[in-house]
Amino acid sequence: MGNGGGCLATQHNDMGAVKSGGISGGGDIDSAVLAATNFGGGGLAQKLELSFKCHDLVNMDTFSKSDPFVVLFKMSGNMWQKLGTTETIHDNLNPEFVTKITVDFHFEQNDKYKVQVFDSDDDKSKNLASHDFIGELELTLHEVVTGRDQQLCKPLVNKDRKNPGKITITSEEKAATSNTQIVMFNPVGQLKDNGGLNFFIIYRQISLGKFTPIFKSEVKRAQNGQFLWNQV
Ligand SMILES: [Ca+2]
Ligand SMILES: [Ca+2]
Repeated sequence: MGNGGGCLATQHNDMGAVKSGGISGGGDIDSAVLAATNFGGGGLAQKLELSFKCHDLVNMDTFSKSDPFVVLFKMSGNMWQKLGTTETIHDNLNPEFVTKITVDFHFEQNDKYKVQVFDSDDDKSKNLASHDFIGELELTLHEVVTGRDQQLCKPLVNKDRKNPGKITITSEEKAATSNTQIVMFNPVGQLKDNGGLNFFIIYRQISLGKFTPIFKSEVKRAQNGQFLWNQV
């Protein structure tokens, strides 16, 4: 049974420029806090869980339907490195896989990924060559996280076969597992004494590229060329 093609139009929002946060002491502290609230997450990795579903896959089996599974690869150096495999769903041309694959999304890197969809012909074999290749898609995580509903939906490619099917990849930020985290800092600043007042802000990441300030230190002047704040 078809499902109307499966793919909804995928829109890409412009992520906009990533600003880096830098605040110097003095001035209007509260407006500095406000300005710093929205700084982007350059240099930080975000754990994403990718989930997969396919639509209108080509039927590779004669007496039943295809038995699809998905394999995810990442380009490492110039080799495709296997990151994970979903379960196999038997006799289904529109499978929605339960197995999610966790990846590190580096905001500032444009890492190449690839998914390949196979029709399992032997559930015990881990050797991909013993299964029928249905199709593949190369992508970057940016395409997924900037898509509407953090989804990418595209046709699979197979040079030997027209219209092998489509795949939808959905990303979800991996939920923090801990309830409460207690972190202690003894902050000492090795900053150049600019004669001004200095403070620092601790941020917690709330979603991709978004940070929320959770603590603002007291404002200090340097003493003997060193800044020493109270324990946090
Ligand atoms: Ca089958
Ligand atoms: Ca099969």
